[in-house]
Amino acid sequence: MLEAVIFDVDGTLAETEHDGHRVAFNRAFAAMGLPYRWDGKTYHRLLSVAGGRERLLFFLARNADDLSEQQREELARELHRLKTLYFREIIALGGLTPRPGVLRLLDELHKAGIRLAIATTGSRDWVEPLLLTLLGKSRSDFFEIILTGEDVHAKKPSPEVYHQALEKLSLPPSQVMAIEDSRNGLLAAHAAGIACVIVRNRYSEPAEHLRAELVVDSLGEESTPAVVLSNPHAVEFSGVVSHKTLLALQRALHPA
Ligand code: XBP
Ligand code: MG
Repeated sequence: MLEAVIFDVDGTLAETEHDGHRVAFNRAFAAMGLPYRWDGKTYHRLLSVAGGRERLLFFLARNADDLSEQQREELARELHRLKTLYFREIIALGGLTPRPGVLRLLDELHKAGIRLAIATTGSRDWVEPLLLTLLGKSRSDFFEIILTGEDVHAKKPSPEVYHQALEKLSLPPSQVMAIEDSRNGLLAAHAAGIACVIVRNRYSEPAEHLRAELVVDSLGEESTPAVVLSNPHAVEFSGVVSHKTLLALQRALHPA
């Protein structure tokens, strides 16, 4: 029985990375007079590190080796503080919009009484304003639980955020499904025993590298059907990832 669906944020609810987070990081570098600028190719590579502050540390360790470890820690903290401010400004501009099918699926699941949660490695300072901007107050209130990077010691691909979600939902993994966009997110959900639907985007790994229960290029809308990229359980698909799709997947994974 499907009781709850846990949504990732970045790359899943909205395409926030290339024109959002990446731009905010570059504004932070410029504000501190640093010569670094992350183009799409560089940022794509750095996205293998979950967590903006961790991503900065990873980059500085390879590009600012004249600094001591403590100086790099302090610089990463300040850069990430600025970056979060800039990302909040980007959110306020209103240019970030929900990916196709997100609002439709949230409404369907809520109407069907499926419990909803958020599990992201992103920072709470922007997650809440982003949800309000993307979804509006009423849909943001659909989420019973919102877990962010501050709630865990280890970020994805650690399963910690999903373990916490299961605990707060008081549900076994077999009654829950995750919607993600990245390999880190897939690994985290699977390590928690949770089946995972991947909604690929420009920064996602190739579908053949993602051993998810279903891989699509979007959640789909009637007007813009999704393309199935991997469907190992041969779940019936009608162009959109719907409550019915998730129920069929759940039945295929956990036959009565
Ligand atoms: C994606 C991430 C985050 C964002 C940047 O999170 O890894 O780090 O890239 O946000 P998810 P912060 O896909 O799990 O939502 O700078 O706040 O970490
Ligand atoms: Mg993501």
